[in-house]
Amino acid sequence: MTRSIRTAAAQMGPIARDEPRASAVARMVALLEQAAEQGANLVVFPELALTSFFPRWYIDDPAQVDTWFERAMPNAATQPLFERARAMGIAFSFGYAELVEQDGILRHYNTAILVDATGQIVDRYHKVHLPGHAEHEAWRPFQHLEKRYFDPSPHGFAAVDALGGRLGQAICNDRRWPETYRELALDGAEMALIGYNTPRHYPPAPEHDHLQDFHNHLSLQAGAYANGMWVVGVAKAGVEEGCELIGGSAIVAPTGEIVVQAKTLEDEVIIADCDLDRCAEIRANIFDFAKHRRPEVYTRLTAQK
Ligand code: CDV
Repeated sequence: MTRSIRTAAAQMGPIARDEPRASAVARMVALLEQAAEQGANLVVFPELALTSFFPRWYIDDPAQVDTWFERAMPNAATQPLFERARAMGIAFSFGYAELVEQDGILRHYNTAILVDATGQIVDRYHKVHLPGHAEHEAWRPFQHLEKRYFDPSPHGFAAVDALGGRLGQAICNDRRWPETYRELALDGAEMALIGYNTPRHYPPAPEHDHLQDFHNHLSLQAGAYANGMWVVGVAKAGVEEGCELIGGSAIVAPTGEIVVQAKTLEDEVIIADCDLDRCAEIRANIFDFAKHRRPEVYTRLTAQK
């Protein structure tokens, strides 16, 4: 019997600054239903799926910043998504800004959750690699203030048993780092779910703007191949409040091949049957970790920044 997950990458088009959560969630429910019509077991949504990508704006007032964050999950706005998915027996994941009290301290995380087919949150991941800057930089055409608004995860990467396999999550900039996939793979992950918001224009190195789509797929495909795992990359795409975000949502096989890819920069569902046993094509061969890895000589990997 194969361990196959019919997986949908539910790309989202832009979300306006004043678009209410209820509207974004209604769009997510519509995508979920499209995926369900095609028999999906798992639907993966982007990073910060409930709101516009607010780190592009400098906001001085902490109380104003907190209006972009969710204090509970599920909450009134997301309840329709949880209910519809549970009624249809579909698992899903999505990203959001999370405000949570930990040991008496308020923490702000860029978070992704995985919800199983019974509606239980079975994995909660906090973004490890926060890109951008912490102070207002007037020279930029738009800000990228993730380092101001979010706390970096104190933990790291972990896979969970879900949907008959072992799944892990990462968020946007994490996908560019080989450590992300290797940490997940070492924890047994057979599939990585990765939502993203990637502006086409990268102000510190505009000479790379034309490479944004290439670098996106290069990262997803290299991570999949070098670790023998499925990778599901899901964009928030299109022109959001004047900022062009790349699309290119893709489901990548453990061989590194793109199985299916989004064609638009709008709300769009793509589907692939992801047979988790295909991870062995790579992991029992060229990247047989137990046989070939040499962690004893990789000492700089954790000793050096
Ligand atoms: N949301 C992101 O993490 N975006 C980054 C941009 C700033 C480079 C990314 O790696 O796509």
